[in-house]
Amino acid sequence: MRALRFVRYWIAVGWLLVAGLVAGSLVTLDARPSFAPGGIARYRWDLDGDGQYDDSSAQNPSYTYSTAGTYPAKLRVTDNQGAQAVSNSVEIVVSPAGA
Ligand SMILES: [Ca+2]
Repeated sequence: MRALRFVRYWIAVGWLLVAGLVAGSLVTLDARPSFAPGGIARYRWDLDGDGQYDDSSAQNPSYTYSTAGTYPAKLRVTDNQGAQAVSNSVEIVVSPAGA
């Protein structure tokens, strides 16, 4: 089994990036920059930071953070030969609504 060469993703939050995320904010993530030589077969996201890659299987998921906190979000991809790679975590900081 070979390693994927790299995995990248970014977080597109539009104006929320300027204003800051508050509880109830919808966050859209984008895995399109992820690359594997033979193609990526599966995307699995851990968006709530609990270590389980069970929050979305979409390439470009949208996720609502309903509770304030800091969430280390990660992406795990599997290529078409079964090799897996995990992204660095990105800290998503959600403030209480109305704060
Ligand atoms: Ca999770």
